[in-house]
Amino acid sequence: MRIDIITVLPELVLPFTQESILGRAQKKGLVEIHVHNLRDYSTNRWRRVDDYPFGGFAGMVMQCEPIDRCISQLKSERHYDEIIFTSPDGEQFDQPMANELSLKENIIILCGHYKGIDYRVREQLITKEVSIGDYVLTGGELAAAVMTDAIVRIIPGAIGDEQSALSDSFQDNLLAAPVYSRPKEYVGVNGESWGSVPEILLSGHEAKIKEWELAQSMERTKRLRPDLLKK
Ligand code: 6GU
Repeated sequence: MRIDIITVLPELVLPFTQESILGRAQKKGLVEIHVHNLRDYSTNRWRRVDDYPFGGFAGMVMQCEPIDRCISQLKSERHYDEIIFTSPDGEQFDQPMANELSLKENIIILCGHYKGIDYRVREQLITKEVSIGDYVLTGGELAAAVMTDAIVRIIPGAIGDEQSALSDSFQDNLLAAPVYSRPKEYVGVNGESWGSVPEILLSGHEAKIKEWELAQSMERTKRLRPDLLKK
């Protein structure tokens, strides 16, 4: 899979794609993530990519030309399955959308700035508008990073233990069960007991442990996210 991210802040996005799971997935050849500086596609002498809006509105608007030039260049090199624009008025990003996008061959994510992009770009080039939640960010860079992370980590092989991506919270509309590690008993720095690991997890009884895990998932989902059970 290949993900092309177009942004005016590549220095914000690029480091994120080079660390941890995303960095390792790229080194393993599971995904290529390319971050493009939109200013490189400006024909303006000062590398400008925005201008005043017609109509006397406040703020600045990202212009058609640099975006057109960048996306046309990419499209001339390969077919893209989806050209995504990050925007609070887009479709809400969720696990099913991440799963779907992780099956694509090539996608572009154009980082938007709310109110700030010539509407013709959205009409002419964009195939999907995506929001990561009901709040306003200053730009689409964090949204692109969130989406890229969620998409890449479920590519088979991206996570060491393949099982773990499937047992994630939300993958089956259930929250994950609690997990514990050593020591079995922990005494806090202030001398109080933090309790012990549930006995069942130390039993080695695989079937009983699975049963416990599911019961915990159900209980936590019912209590914390009852809305998920209705899905
Ligand atoms: Cl995709 N962009 C911006 N600017 N704000 C957002 C968003 C995206 N998703 C939620 N808020």
